[in-house]
Amino acid sequence: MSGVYNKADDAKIRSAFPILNDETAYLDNAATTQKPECVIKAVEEYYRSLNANPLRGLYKLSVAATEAYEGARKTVADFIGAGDSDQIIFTRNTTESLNLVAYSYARNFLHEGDEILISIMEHHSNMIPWQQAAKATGAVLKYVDCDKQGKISREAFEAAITDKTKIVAMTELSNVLGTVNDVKTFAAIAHEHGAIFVCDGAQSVPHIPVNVTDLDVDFMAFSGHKMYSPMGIGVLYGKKDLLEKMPPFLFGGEMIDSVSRFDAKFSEIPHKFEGGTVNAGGAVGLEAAIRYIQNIGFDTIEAREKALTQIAMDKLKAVPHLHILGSDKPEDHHGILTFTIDGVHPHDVAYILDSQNVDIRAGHHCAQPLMRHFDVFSTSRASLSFYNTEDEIDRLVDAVSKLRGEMGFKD
Ligand code: 7TS
Repeated sequence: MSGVYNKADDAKIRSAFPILNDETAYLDNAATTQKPECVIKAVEEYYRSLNANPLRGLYKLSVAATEAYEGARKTVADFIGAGDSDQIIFTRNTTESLNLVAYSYARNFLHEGDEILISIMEHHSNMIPWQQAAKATGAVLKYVDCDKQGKISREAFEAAITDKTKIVAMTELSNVLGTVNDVKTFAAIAHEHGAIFVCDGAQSVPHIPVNVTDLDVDFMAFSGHKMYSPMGIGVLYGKKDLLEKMPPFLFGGEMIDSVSRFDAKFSEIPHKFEGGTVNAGGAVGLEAAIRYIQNIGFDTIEAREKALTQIAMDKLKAVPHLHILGSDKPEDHHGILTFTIDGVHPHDVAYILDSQNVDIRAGHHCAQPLMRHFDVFSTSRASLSFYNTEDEIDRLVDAVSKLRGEMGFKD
């Protein structure tokens, strides 16, 4: 789809988000997005009129809370093309979802000498759980690298996978490079080798249409807070046969059928993975966020983000001494522009930009091995949402253009 950005739409889109204003350019959307009024209202409404502990009570309010919570599960299932809402497990975030798979699947089904294959562009959340699972089971952790354009080629993937590979874990959209990986192809290759494919959808689910059935991934993890919903609610999608054979991850209330002195019989999926009181308000907020995304439409979201990325990249590329990590093509970046400026530490970039009310991220973006792969220690990152504007990009570009001068460099 070609990108379309119409300045005339800015005010209407932004008016849905109470926190957005003309003073501050919020360009850290890969870290978390802002919340529209309808999401805030839905959470408020849940606590004003529906709140009780779901799944426990037999009285009307608890039944209403349960219906709200389970309704949200169905909305999530439909949104990502899962066959059944039982395949949706509510967690706190992507990190917890990935840990659930690493603890419950990897530690129980991997053996010494098995291989786990991940990519060099993984967020630490899709790296450290596998490092730990490998240590615990004697499995071997292997990496597939991307090239300097941020692309993982089919050849590189086929060279890295073996018949010993039992788990492939990969992000669909890199939080540093913006690259979208060909998850559908890689999942098919993983299956040919008898491996399962765990997809980190933290950055893809908010920005591009994702259908887990079409991608044929075995697991998909994502966070509500990166897609306009409250913090503290996340999702793990899993294939039924896998979820059914996995043991629970957290033991306690809400996840049992019956308990005797020395043993317990666990609930069916998804509840066996949702020990303890759940985040029903968060789930209701996530449902409202999904409705909001569906109302705006991925056509609009993608078109604006694509156009804004093109504008931002064209302008940033013209700034002397500024280098963008990864692909030189805007269409590969999906709103994520990570850069370095010769002679200026990324933390200084972020502090100076903050003094001009331009919010960007600086550091390793929880991807230290990827930083080393690109021979950098730390970088600055602007990450866009469809609610950003060309004016905000101009403020970013203007600020970074002046940086070296302000720091005493002569050219
Ligand atoms: N995976 C990817 C690809 C991510 O970008 C992030 C968070 C996570 C997993 C973890 O998500 P969480 O909700 O469990 O924290 N990424 C970022 C980021 O780029 N800046 O701050 C958080």
